[in-house]
Amino acid sequence: MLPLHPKAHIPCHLGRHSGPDYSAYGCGPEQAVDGSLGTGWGSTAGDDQGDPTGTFVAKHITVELPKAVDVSSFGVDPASACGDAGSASTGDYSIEVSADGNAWTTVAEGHFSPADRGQLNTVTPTVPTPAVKYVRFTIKGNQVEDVAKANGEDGTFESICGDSSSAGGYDGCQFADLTEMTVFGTATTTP
Ligand SMILES: [Ca+2]
Repeated sequence: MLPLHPKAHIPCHLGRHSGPDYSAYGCGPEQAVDGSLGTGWGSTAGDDQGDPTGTFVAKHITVELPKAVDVSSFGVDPASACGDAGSASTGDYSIEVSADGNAWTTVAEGHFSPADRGQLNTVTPTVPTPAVKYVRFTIKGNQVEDVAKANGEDGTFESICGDSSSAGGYDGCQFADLTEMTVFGTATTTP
């Protein structure tokens, strides 16, 4: 169950996503908004085939809220899923919101580290977020560099995953996952 929160958890309905769809393996994009930290969205780090190319290609999901919501915060568990090792967890990310699904405003961005896995981390919007109808979460990078550094190996995603002798040495060279993204807030009231 999700932790208690002073604002209500808003159910999210999955819209479009980029990257491959591993729904057949129980790791589709809808698993990122199913309210469970036991399931996750499994995607790829580079191309849709999961080749360790050394070039990260951002992946996103878009969700529609049941009605306009004054968003107070987001809850994010960046942990890897679908059997992938921790390096595939979401690292760099951004969150955008929209009232109409066309015009988007970036309201949060940053980096999740290994210590953030396995829990809903509170992400507070950096700008007011009234009357939100759509939310887009983008995985801009994963935790390959964090895990490599912990192993005493300095390098960038490009150098670590693009080196033909070590490419694929980390699951994150092939995969990028997100366990959960939750929206908290209250229904917008019209004056
Ligand atoms: Ca989930």
